[in-house]
Amino acid sequence: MSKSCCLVGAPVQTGASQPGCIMGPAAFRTAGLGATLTSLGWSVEDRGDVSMALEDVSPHPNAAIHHLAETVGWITALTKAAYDAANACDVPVFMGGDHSLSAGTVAGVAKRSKDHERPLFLLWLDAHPDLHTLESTDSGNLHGTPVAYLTGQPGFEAFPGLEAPLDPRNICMMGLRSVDDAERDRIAELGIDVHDMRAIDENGVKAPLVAFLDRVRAANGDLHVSFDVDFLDPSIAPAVGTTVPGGATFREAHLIMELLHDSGLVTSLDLVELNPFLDERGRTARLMTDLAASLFGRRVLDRMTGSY
Ligand code: HAR
Ligand code: MN
Ligand code: MN
Ligand code: MN
Repeated sequence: MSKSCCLVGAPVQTGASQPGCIMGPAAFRTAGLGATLTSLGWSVEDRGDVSMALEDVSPHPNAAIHHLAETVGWITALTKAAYDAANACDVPVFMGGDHSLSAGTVAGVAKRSKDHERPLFLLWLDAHPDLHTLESTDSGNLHGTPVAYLTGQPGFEAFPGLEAPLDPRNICMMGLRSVDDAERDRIAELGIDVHDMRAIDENGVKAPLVAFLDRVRAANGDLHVSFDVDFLDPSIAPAVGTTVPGGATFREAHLIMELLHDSGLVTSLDLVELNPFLDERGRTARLMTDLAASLFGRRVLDRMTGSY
């Protein structure tokens, strides 16, 4: 893996049902994410927090939707910030903030991949597929929508136009255990490579992840990893507004991070949904920072060959 990374704060909370994610970037800094990556030999630039300008957006017919103008403002600002960060360093790390921010960060890095004529792949580690359209969301929480937007599904006219929509076949989702009906239909229709918790219980994380990484490598692709705190089991990661029982263990998540590091394929990372207001003495912020450290090369023992 290459050697410079930059930190970009995305204090977005308007996509979630409850406040608190606004403090996420500050918690990652407090947990020492920058210093941790520096100690692993990376040159780290903290580019500060992105700020949002409200967009003039008319109300959507789906009355459940809230904070549409703020979300469009964030996506607009983050698309640009992510594109700039991806041009400024080898691996930008976006510190959230709720998952609506990924509509911007992934759009921005996708634009850069397009400039370089490389396909962008997306690894989505989450309890949820976040595949609602503005029509199909019942909760109106826009953090449930970024993947539908990024793959160019209809109904996102209120959002910024996408320069480089993602090919749904380049997406791998792991950890799903809370999927709404409209999302289930969309997964099947789009042919997304999905490994729900049952599949992980039956097959483990290594085989499906290595198969996906092989596809990224064969295509000479870029790889964005979007890591939602609720991928993890709430017993180890309580600081999230949407806890779902039965999540990934520390060992499963840690192995994923190590395999990602060994692959050398990761070109950008989101750390999302951390709600420090719900944390217990910073343990979730620390855990996410430790897992990120493993992705950036912290290792237990040297191995003759990477296991990937
Ligand atoms: N699918 C549900 C909804 O749309 C829950 C979405 C929750 N999303 C996140 N991000 N926490 O993964 O309301
Ligand atoms: Mn999510
Ligand atoms: Mn989630
Ligand atoms: Mn697969």
